[in-house]
Amino acid sequence: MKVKNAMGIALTAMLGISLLAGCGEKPAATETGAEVNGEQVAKIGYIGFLSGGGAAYGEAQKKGLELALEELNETNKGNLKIELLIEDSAGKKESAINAANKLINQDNVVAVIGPTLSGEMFAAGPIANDAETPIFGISNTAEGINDIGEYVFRNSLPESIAVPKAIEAAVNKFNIKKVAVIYCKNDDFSVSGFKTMKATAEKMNLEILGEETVSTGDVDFSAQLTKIKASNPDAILVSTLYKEGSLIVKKARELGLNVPIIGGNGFNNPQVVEIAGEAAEGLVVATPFSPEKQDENVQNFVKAFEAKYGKKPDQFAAQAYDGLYIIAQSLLKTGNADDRNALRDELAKLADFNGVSGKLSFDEKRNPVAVPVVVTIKDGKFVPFE
Ligand code: 1QQ
Repeated sequence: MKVKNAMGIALTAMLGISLLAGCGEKPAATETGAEVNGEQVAKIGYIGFLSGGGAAYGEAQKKGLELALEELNETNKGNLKIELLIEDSAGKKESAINAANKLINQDNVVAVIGPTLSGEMFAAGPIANDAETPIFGISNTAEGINDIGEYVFRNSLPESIAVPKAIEAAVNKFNIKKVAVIYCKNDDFSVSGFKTMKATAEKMNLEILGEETVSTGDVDFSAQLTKIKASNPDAILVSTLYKEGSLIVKKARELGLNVPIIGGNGFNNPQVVEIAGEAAEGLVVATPFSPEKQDENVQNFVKAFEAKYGKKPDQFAAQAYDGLYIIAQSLLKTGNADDRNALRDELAKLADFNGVSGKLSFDEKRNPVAVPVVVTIKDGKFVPFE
């Protein structure tokens, strides 16, 4: 659906510069954005994994978005008010498709944030793209996300960048020569992460002893891990979401598999420590965000997040927070609260955005260009891996 362009809506840019004068005329309310007391309203949708086996991802994202929303609406008072419309997809493709259709065609949002899983984005992204509505992934790390189309963006670092960093760091420290891989075969993110793990291991001349698979919702991994143990690996590479991953880590340690475990983006959530407990110690992952980073921007965010929610943000909260800031900044630059095409063009120009999850620019495929850090779990916390 193509949206009517707003009639010379004046928004004041973040720096206080008036963008469009609007000839003194009061702008009319438009299809997607309504004007309330001179303030433009931008409706932004969020599709999140808010219930079910990966709900901790969605909860973290929702918290990050709501903190950003509060701050942005305060900063831009009188100019731009953002309304966040939240839909729970429960990690399911069908629900993500329905949510995207509702947000785009019924609620007339100017942009969609999410869905949480890469698989959901592969399902819902084409709906947004066909409707010429920007859709912005804040946690989609699989290969090929941006190939969906030019309305698809993401600030989440692809596994193809993050995973090799984690493997290289661990291999260098632990003198790893042979690895076993275990991954979730019915989750697009996990499969993509597995492919990257395999390619990285091959490139580094590591011997791959075996490839085991699991499915989402599985709770018993004894058979796969017993096989892995018998192959006597120097390390295990795990590509799954946090629930299955944490149980895999726990079981591996129970079976006396005490070699380093290197995971993907699915592990970047404190639920890993909740579920795996002591067994999570030493797990190695790469992430673009660490709440311990000594950076003013990051520490202000961590403080504000802790004040609001009583705990530190994880990577999913950080990327959600940055995502809403990026969209708000781009909307302000277009001078228009409801022009989906103008927003897309502005998003595509993003360069050197100084976010809490690092400095971000997009490459020509709208993929994030950013640098991950490798972290490990020590005393129940993610700390830099050295
Ligand atoms: C993806 C991911 C997941 C870990 C998000 C929760 O990275 O689906 O791409």
